[in-house]
Amino acid sequence: MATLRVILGDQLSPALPTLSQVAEDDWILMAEVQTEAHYCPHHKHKIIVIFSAMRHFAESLRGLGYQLRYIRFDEQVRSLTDAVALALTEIPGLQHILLTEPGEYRVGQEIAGWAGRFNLPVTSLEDSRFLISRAQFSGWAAGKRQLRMEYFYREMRKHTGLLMQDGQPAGGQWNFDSSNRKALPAELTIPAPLSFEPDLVTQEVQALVARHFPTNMGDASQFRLAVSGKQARQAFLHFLTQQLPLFGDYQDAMRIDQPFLFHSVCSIYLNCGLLDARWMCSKVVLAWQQGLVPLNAAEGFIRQIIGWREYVRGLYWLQMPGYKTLNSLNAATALPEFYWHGQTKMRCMQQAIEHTKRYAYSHHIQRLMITGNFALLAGLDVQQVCNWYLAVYADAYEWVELPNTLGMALFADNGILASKPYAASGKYIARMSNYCKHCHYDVNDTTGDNACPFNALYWDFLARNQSQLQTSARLQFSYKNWDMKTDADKQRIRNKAQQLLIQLEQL
Ligand code: FAD
Ligand code: DLZ
Ligand code: SF4
Repeated sequence: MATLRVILGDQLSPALPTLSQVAEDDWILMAEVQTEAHYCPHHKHKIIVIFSAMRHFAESLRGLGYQLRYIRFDEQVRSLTDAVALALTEIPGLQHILLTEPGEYRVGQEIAGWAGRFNLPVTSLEDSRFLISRAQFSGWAAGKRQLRMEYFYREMRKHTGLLMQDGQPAGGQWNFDSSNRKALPAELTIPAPLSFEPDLVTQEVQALVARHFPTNMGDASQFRLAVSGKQARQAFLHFLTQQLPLFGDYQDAMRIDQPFLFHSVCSIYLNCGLLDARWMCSKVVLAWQQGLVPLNAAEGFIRQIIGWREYVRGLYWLQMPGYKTLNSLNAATALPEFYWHGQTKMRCMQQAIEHTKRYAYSHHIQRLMITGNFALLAGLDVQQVCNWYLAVYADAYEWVELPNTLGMALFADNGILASKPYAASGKYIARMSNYCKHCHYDVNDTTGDNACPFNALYWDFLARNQSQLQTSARLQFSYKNWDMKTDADKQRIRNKAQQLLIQLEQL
């Protein structure tokens, strides 16, 4: 039965189930389509990395002898469905459509209509690039009153055998997070991640994106990301020797004008299929076994990949479609414009947004404790914040963006993902970065004219959500501090917060 094998833009892996047992009369279809490029205002670098990596991947498949129809953006095909329709009219004799399950619910809904529309059988294969299936995650979650990443992660360590010795965690501990909160010493040299000069394929895509998406965030000419599996593996191996040894120690640190620090910048490649999670973990374990990286770094990194990444994916599929509509703290303030242009006097926000604009990247603590924390404290509209995160990061696909934003950063799921809101005042930011030393605002002040906005907004967040949050054991200390303040002080702080919320655009 001649089969049309559809490969989506985030499925660029040679080991993709779609590519197993391809018959001589089968065809592969890949398509750059309008709906996927326009469903949110993607950063220019996100579109460039996906289109260029798709074109490189298609070339490698042609090199292996596969018959492949590649629909380019200039052909103006509207949707993935229209791309399949076009392929079926162009190529006679196709009797079956096959693909690997899509990462996003939205795309899954579209594909669900294909069997009826084309009157052909459609086979959707499990995505074996993840370490556990959606069904296995549901099995783990079944009957649990609360889902917590730490317990899931321990199961994943046992399941994969990674960093396990005689059935016990290497080093006698599951988690070395407590040694991963160091502040950066001023004199520490920070190595840069590997970047790549655009080749002719990428240059063509850069020009296309500059032409068709002129108002989207970013500068197409600044694009320097990897666009093939080979380059992505080079970038990862560079990280392994240069940054990974200190990844654990400075995982939560931030420094002015340092967008990458000791992070891998690999989510971009991992999420579109250029890197393989099992391969990355095996390299990390090997580096630890050879004494090249300490255990806290190896464990910290592996936890992100087999723990957080798999956990948010499982949770997304378990909770969708309802998850996307949650807004448990009734956050509804409009997203300030500075999230898009980055012009704000708050140095921490200016840095996180500036890095985002320039690289379609910022590291986890900037996403969570700067832009995410501000959105949480100011009660910014959940949908608008989620749309922003989905648009501006090159690694953003809804399955991973939504639980991180709606659940982890905004606590809009009322604790399905995390045990407490990640709310913090300026004090935390001053401890973990040197931003405050370069800021217009005074991090030690809460109510004065020049007071750090995070301070009053932090207390106001706790006060306005007290009835919902005060029972959380992990917020007892914060509420005790709030309750110890005099009524006059409380009123002053809340007035200041109201003033800040009114002047949000001017901060
Ligand atoms: P590293 O610090 O080097 O970590 C290694 C790898 O671990 C990452 O490449 C990533 O694959 C994985 N990882 C780490 N933390 C997480 C996490 N919380 N969830 C899933 N995977 C994780 N990650 C995305 O891949 N896409 C997103 O759209 C995305 N949106 C986010 C939105 C918010 C509000 C927050 C707080 C986090 C978001 N994250 C997202 C998670 C995390 O911030 C990024 O994976 C990370 O910053 C990517 O940079 P890196 O590759 O240098 O990561
Ligand atoms: C993000 C994206 C973009 C910008 N463009 C395409 C595209 O033209 N063709 C395609 O197959 N995929 C694209 N993607 C990825 C999809 O939007 C989507 O995230 C994945 O298919 C996961 O469901
Ligand atoms: Fe951010 Fe406040 Fe520090 Fe300024 S003072 S950098 S606004 S935390």
